[in-house]
Amino acid sequence: MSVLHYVRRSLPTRALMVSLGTVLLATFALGGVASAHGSVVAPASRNYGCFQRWGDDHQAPEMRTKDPMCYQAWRTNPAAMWNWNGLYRENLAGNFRGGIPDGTLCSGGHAENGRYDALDKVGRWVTTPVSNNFRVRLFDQASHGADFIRVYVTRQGFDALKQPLRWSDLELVGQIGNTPASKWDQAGRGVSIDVPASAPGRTGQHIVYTVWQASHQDQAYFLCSDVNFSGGSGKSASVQPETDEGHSASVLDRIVQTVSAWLPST
Ligand SMILES: [Cu+2]
Repeated sequence: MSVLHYVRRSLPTRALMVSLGTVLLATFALGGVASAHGSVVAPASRNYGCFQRWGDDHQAPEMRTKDPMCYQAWRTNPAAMWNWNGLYRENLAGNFRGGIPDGTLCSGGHAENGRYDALDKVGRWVTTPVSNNFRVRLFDQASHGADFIRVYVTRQGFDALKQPLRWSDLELVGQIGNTPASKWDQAGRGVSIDVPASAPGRTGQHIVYTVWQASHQDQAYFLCSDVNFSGGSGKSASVQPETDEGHSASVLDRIVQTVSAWLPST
């Protein structure tokens, strides 16, 4: 459930919502994160990876050479990284290929008015080493659960350094069906789940493409993770996302508590 759903449900009067809304806008302007959802944290999605590696110093000059694709992404639109958990589309009714043209898969087909478009850029994205049997870990701050999660990997022969990603480059390598958040693992302020994947015959750099259909409404997430099939351990790293969202949410909790205390009990 998004913060706004929460606010809508929690507050009885419109006037109060308006004034609280002002406070919330100020809070999120400072925190830089608009709402809580999720992403693939291992192997890290492009948006989560750029946030994780550079979020505490995104002006660092060495990013330009060490991590050139994150460098261009931060320069194009820092909001894509502050909102690493917001790369989703609504109401596609399962028509992913229709809604997301080839070459725009990593931005979810220009999701959020193109906020994530820099993630479609072809180039030397930093990779996570994986083995041919690996796990994709999805972190869900909002405890949406999943109608399904599908994990694809580019076919052997795809050149991630030169080719824009197309649907026809992808092969399904793992999936899970309907799994409510109650069946996911507790992780920080949310839940996480590992999806096993098997991509035999892959070597070198590839793109893992994860589609997460969340369960609370027709909301689907599209996440590119850059990997290198170099015979890694096959275990996903233990990742405990630390985010500004946590701060925003706890500030929000305090605001809601304070406002609730002012209200006459009914
Ligand atoms: Cu959501």
